Amino acid sequence: MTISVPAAPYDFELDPASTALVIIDMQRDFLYPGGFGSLLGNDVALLQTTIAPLQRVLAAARAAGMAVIHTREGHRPDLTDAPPAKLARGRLACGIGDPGPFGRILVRGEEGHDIIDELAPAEGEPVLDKPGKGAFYATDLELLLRNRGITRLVVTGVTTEVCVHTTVREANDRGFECLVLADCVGSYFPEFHEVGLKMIAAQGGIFGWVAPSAALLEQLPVPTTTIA
Ligand code: C5J
Repeated sequence: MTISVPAAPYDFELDPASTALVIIDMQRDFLYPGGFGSLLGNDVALLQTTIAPLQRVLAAARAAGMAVIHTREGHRPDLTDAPPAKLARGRLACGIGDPGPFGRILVRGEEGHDIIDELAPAEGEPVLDKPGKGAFYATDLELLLRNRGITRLVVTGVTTEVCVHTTVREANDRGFECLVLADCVGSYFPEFHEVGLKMIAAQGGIFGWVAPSAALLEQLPVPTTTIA
């Protein structure tokens, strides 16, 4: 079943059987008040707008039989997989590995590192831990996608111009076609969000396609389960 999603720069065609919904870094540390994002002085409300539309897309993707892959940015408790440059960057008083309101910041196994309750992964959905911004770097994402015959990605999550953009660029260079859902990605910086989306679809879709989630949802079967 191929569906056609109205998008910029032109319709994005996908077959749910060969498409994965990729949900980037919807972690408590980035989205919940008091987490790492807040500590850095950001307004997490700007990211929280993505939660409701993403819940709808997640339910529809599951109902359509699409592969769903979640990612989390973070590090081993001993921080041996965190580049010293990343740890030093920003000269933060409270940074990666330090105790924060939701446990050690961006450390695997800590409450803040995990995915928000609203988008909890379902049984069998891969959760990829990534040490970098891109979801392909130092993970087995490409292997998982190729083994499942996935050629197209619907990309969502946070933040638009950082981990989402890096992942779309990585995917594009590997030959995957990416549709980014504009209301399911978010940034602490609205101007970066806007221009980040424009950069993806510019020049005939130099990195991929952009559409509102409604454009995809209108083409997918209506899920029978209700969203919590
Ligand atoms: C950031 C991310 N912004 N997931 N991480 O540091 O975009």
